[in-house]
Amino acid sequence: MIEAWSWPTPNGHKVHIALEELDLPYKVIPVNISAGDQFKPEFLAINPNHRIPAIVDPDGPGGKKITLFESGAILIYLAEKAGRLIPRDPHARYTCLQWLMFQMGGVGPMFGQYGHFANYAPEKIPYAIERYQNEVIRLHRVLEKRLSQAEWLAGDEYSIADIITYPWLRNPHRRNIDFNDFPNVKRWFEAIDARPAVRRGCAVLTENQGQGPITNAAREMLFGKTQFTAR
Ligand SMILES: N[C@@H](CCC(=O)N[C@@H](CS)C(=O)NCC(=O)O)C(=O)O
Repeated sequence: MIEAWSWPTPNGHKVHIALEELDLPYKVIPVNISAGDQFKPEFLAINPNHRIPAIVDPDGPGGKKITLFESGAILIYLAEKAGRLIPRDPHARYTCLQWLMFQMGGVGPMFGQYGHFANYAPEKIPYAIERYQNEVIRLHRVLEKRLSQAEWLAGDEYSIADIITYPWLRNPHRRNIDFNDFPNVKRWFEAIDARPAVRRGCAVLTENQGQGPITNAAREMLFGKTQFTAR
């Protein structure tokens, strides 16, 4: 059975949703990133970059065990393993991979930096907040344009490109985004949000979701010296 080493964050939810959509049996191994589980030797052995998510599939290609980190690589692997949610047509397939990379290189990192400077940085730096807010808006505009031309990011088919992007667009008010300004993003988001597998994926590990402000211990784990210790 596939092991999903994960936590209830946008990058973790991508994998939970894909596993649910693809109906692949899996077991979740919680990696509490606020408590420093990502630095434990058993996790570093799977992901030297100490970030969730990661997977271990004892039944990988050729029947041999495979371990993978980086959510984009994981979603491509899972879709190919199940033979679904990645278009077969070569043109649509590359379009799917293009939008998947757009999430990995753009939406995730930029929204993440906005969240950091707006909510977690010890001092409010207007330049940083404004820069990442502008990037968040710009990326919504790019998605809006694409989704005004196609039903899904890859084209006619719902795919891993949609699954990988969706968790980062949840809770738009946290990024000062009003979906009414992006009607096609809204239409697309609501269609994904209503899928039963997406609901199940979003519920995984949520009992561990922190409420209220970040603790000093978690702040140190996520943003302090521990992150930057040579390993
Ligand atoms: N590019 C990576 C990003 C993974 C990532 O940033 N994960 C965050 C949670 S959403 C994490 O594990 N943070 C722990 C830390 O910063 O120590 C991916 O897509 O898998």
